[in-house]
Amino acid sequence: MPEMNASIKLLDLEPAEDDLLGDVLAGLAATPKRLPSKYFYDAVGSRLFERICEQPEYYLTRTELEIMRDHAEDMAQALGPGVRLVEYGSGAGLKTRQLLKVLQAPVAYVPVEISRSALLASVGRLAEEFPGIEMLPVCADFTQRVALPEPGRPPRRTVVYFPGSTLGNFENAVAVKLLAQMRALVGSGGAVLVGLDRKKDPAMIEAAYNDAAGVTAEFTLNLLARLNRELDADFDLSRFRHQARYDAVKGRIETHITSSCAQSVSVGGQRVEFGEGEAMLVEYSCKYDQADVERMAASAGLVVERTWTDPSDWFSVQLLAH
Ligand code: AVI
Repeated sequence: MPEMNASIKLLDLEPAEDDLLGDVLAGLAATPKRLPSKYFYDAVGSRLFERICEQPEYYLTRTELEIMRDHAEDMAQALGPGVRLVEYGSGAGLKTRQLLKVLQAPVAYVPVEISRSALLASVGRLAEEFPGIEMLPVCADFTQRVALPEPGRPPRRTVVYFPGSTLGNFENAVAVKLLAQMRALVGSGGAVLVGLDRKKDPAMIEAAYNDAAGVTAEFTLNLLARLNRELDADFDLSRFRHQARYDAVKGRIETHITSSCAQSVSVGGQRVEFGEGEAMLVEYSCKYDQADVERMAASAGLVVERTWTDPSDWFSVQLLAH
């Protein structure tokens, strides 16, 4: 367990451990088969995701950073002084730092993260960099209802920051439910600042999820490698392939792991049969035009107050107000 700076107060809501075996067996018993994308992010998968962000085709991270570089001050002004900034995720990234640097007299920074070790490691670094900001980390699953810690000074406004287009990894109905939970959390006068990828040329989107160096394919197939490591499964990775296609009607990348031949695999002591060409759905990455964002926000009881984009309008950061 990493050492905790004495001034950092952890609120540990003791999130339930993931049921990897139960979730995987349920997904493999479904028709069509599917596996939850949240299981991509073990230590190997998290490192591979960092490498994806550096691939020339994966424009998302670079473009969102550019938006933060160019507009963080304007965002801070729009948020106003005395904000309690709640971040969904550990806040390890540059985007958070860019925002914390320019917020006007923030009252507290509250990262909400399920991994206690990732949370403490990142908040420890942020506490050194921002000694004037009260750090109130919460160990919790942000897809569940979360109770917020009270800062020393009363906040003027609570704002949830959810960067990285992670909301796009949830199906629309679930994304709306998450936004509605954020709305309840921030209360009246609060807001949500969310990074969302844009709809654009399908070839450009597909290239981002099929990089030439094969890092995304390795990231996807690491899910099977993880099941081999943790569930004693015997997936032969050379007999499965990564497939990411953009569905222009649904406005989302759908990533599958496809079996190259008919085969039988053992997972957690059970045999699972795959047909030749059978595809398991492993991830959605939804893309949004402005009308989509407005619709989704309205369904969650929120209003789009401001939108920041890059000059090519490839990515957007949206301020949704309650
Ligand atoms: C984390 N998330 C926003 C990434 C995305 O673009 O959907 C995950 C990812 N999957 C493949 N490449 C990147």
